[in-house]
Amino acid sequence: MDGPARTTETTPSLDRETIAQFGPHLAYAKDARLDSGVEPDKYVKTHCCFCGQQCGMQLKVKDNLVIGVEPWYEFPFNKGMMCPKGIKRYLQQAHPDRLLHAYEKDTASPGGFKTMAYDAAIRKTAGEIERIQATYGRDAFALLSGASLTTEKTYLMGKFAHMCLRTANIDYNGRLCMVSAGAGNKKAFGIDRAANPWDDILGADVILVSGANIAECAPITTNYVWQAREQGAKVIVVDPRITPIARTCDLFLPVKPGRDTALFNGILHLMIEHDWIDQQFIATHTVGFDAVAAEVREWTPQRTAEVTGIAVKSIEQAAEWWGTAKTSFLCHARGLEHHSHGVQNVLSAINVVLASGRIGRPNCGYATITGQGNGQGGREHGQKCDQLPGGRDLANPEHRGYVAGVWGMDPADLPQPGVDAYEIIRKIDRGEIKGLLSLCFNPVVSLPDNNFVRQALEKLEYYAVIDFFMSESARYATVVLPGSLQEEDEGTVTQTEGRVIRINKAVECPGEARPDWQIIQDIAKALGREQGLAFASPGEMFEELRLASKGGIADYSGISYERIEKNFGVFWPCPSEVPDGVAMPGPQGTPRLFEPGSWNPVAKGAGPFYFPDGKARLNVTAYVGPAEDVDEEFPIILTTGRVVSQFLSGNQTRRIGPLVDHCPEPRIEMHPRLATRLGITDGDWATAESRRGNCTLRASVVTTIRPDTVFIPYHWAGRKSANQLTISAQDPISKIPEYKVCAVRVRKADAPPAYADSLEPQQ
Ligand SMILES: Nc1nc2c(c(=O)[nH]1)N[C@H]1C(S)=C(S)[C@@H](COP(=O)(O)OP(=O)(O)OC[C@H]3O[C@@H](n4cnc5c(=O)[nH]c(N)nc54)[C@H](O)[C@@H]3O)O[C@H]1N2
Ligand SMILES: Nc1nc2c(c(=O)[nH]1)N[C@H]1C(S)=C(S)[C@@H](COP(=O)(O)OP(=O)(O)OC[C@H]3O[C@@H](n4cnc5c(=O)[nH]c(N)nc54)[C@H](O)[C@@H]3O)O[C@H]1N2
Ligand code: SF4
Ligand SMILES: [Mo]
Repeated sequence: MDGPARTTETTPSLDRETIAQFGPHLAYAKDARLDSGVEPDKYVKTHCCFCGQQCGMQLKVKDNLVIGVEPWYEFPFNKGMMCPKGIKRYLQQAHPDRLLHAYEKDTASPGGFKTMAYDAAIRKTAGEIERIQATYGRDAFALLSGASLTTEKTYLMGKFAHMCLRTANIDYNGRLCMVSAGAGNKKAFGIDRAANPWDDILGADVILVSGANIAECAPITTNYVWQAREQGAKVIVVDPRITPIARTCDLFLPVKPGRDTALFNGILHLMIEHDWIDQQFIATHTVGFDAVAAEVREWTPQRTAEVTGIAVKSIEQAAEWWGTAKTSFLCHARGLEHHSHGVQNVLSAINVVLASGRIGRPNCGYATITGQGNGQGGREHGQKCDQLPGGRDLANPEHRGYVAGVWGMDPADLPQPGVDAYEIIRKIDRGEIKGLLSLCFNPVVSLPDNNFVRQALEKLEYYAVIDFFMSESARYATVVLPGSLQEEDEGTVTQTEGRVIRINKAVECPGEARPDWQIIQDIAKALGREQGLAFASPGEMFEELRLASKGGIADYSGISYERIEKNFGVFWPCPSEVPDGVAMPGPQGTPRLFEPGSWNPVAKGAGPFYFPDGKARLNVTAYVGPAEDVDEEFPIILTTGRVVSQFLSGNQTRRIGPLVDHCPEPRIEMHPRLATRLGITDGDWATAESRRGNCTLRASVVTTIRPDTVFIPYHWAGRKSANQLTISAQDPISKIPEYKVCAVRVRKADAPPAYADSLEPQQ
């Protein structure tokens, strides 16, 4: 084009190389479109590819490229609001690192890989699955899957494992995220979903947020809390750090990491002592109160203060506000759940909700805040090691019979439950698992004690990874298959409130990349086992999922793509049939659970909770300390978590320039008092060392953290990875790792050599 064209007819198509060099925005600008802006070919209404808030947004699409993001004001949950990650997500699709071909390991090639034809990669993967299963048994080939995938894909992965490969060993990255909350909710309520839509936060008198850095990790939720505060709500925050939400709260409880059960037991103690409990609700709708009351009798304010490190006065104030409130909302996230007693912690929080009787009514609620984009839908339909679709159990003969019937197979051919994601790694280490396929999981960065994880992965005879960027884990793979970004496929996800929403396709996969579900089906076909795995579209998968989930607790049978589009999402449970005399769920499904008089398929009208007697369970929560507490040798608590501008293992967000600029590297956060004792000043290099590894980073000296605790965000790999230090202790019920507490020592250090670029962890 000659000279700047301000009134051009059509914007010229651009080649990938130009875009790779300049990025989609600049590439068009370079073509002189800067003044008039770029007119997209279309806007696609969809949702964010990152966290469980699942903000509605519109993608601007031009020439099969996502070139920007615009608000979608009508979507009721976020009403056009987004955080920096959502706004910058469009910078992934045309990124020069986007995988456009399959790759195979080749130590002679630069980077250790060479390209490979897609079909050859599929054939090779199928051949190795065949060989490994024939030589070592079916369970010797394992699958790791993810909760950033659409629900359709997670359903397919469960079916691929259980029907096609017939391996017991499939699990997913939600094992590192939502399982303590899930197990706790099932034990207490019989169902695993946020009990309320977020609108119920708005009119609550008291909001208690525990172990959730909502301003950085669930930014839209922060807006709900702030709106409630403007109407007079009191906000209580429990965290070892004064996070942004804590800075604006009315009462901050600086809990010592790993001590939440003690705190909630102490609050319940005071509620009972002052009769700040709802006796009638407890008698009518719960069982187990007396045993819990006996357990918390010893949790006097003094004892609670000693264990938790929180002042007696603050504990009393929290109990009084919570106990005497008319309406309330309690929410928690991984700070409460990432513990070797994560399920206990969750149950202790639920106990104070049930004792208050404030659940199942407007502005009276409880929720765990979902982490991953599809952290909710991804834990419902069969990719968990013990699960079948509809939240059914793989060990339950009736459930096996129903799902096998839908799938057209003999229930006896379904494997029994397998092991959790970390145990899969241990089995690889012991030589019991020889082959692995992972989709949407970056274990080398995200699993605890990752020096062990790397050594285990090196022992695999075959490792296939499906991803759109070469992840740190993919570097250990034999073959890497180019999968799809969220905007390159369609389907559904279920966001934090339990609302099932539509992900709409904006663009086609580039190069040889394929939608993830096609890759899985291509492998099944190459194995000659495509029966039941020949779906033509995600829509077909969803129709089968509706049937497979029918009658289960996570019942999606009444949900259709059309109904979702029409109502800005549909909340499950949403059955397609209910008995005579029972009200069908409205157009939006079931936004609020446990309403008085509500019907569910387990209680069948006996009461609102999902047990045969319709009553919720209070569970005795005896306090037990963390698996590895501090001692003389390792005297400081390490806790780990997130920053606003990075996401999970960072494989996506560490490639997005503006997000990297915002937070280019992890730092060790420590209190000035601790820093002075260690002779460290802000910006100095410091080494944190645990029994498992060490990590040298710059120190960030801040007054917003307990002086006995340091914090490292975990989004970085190699030498910068916090998971070199963390412990692989797991909760015995949920199998979640204890990311939030281990013991370290910290010393001032010199700048590490070859720091910036090395992917190899420090030894
Ligand atoms: N920016 C951003 N947002 C995200 C993500 C991301 O990676 N980046 N990831 C998404 C996902 S998958 C998840 S799971 C969520 C996680 O969301 P959050 O759980 O809110 O985030 P974390 O940083 O893991 O931990 C939350 C808080 O727990 C505190 N904490 C540590 N130990 C304890 C303890 O023993 N008790 C209590 N009460 N608090 C403790 C930490 O100080 C921290 O502030 O965020 C989602 N949103
Ligand atoms: N120390 C410490 N460690 C932690 C935590 C902590 O708080 N502290 N938090 C834990 C938590 S809560 C979580 S959720 C885990 C997350 O741990 P991971 O699941 O390992 O993290 P992700 O970055 O989501 O990794 C997913 C991979 O899949 C790719 N991917 C994403 N979406 C898709 C898709 O649609 N298709 C395909 N083919 N690939 C996709 C990404 O590029 C990435 O490589 O980390 C856990 N690890
Ligand atoms: S990362 Fe979460 S809060 Fe941010 S835009 Fe995406 S869905 Fe919304
Ligand atoms: Mo998570």
